[in-house]
Amino acid sequence: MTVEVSYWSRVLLLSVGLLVVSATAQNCSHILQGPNGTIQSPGFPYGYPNYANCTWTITAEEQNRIQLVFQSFALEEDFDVLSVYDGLPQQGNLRTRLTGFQLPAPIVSTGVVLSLWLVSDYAVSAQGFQANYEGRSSLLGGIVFVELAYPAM
Ligand SMILES: [Ca+2]
Repeated sequence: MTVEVSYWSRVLLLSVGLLVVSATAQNCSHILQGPNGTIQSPGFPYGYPNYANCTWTITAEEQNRIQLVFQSFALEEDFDVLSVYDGLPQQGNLRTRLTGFQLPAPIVSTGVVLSLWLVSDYAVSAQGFQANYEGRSSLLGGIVFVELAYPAM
């Protein structure tokens, strides 16, 4: 009987552990679709956690580009970095690396996918960032906004 109890408590502990790990990972991996929305670093504006490792993958409607406009930006300079990818978050798609306290200029993707990757180190936080994204018609060179018929989810 003792062996049985010990076995099940190990299974339980392992399951709980896996749940915690997957919940943490899910909380910081965001897949975003639709015409527009807002992105915030975790804990914004009260500070992001140390060891943050968060991605946001934004997919626009077909034939649209994504315009990202920052409202607020504060990351510990050089140690906490927001990487922006023109496409999926892969090395070859890296567009720019943002850090520090200057509000970045708006970014427009060349295709239908724009991704962000936030990494923080082991100490010192800051306010974090907030940005709005919007789908824009690539056919019109990104000058005219596309109003989509259905409301944002
Ligand atoms: Ca830091």
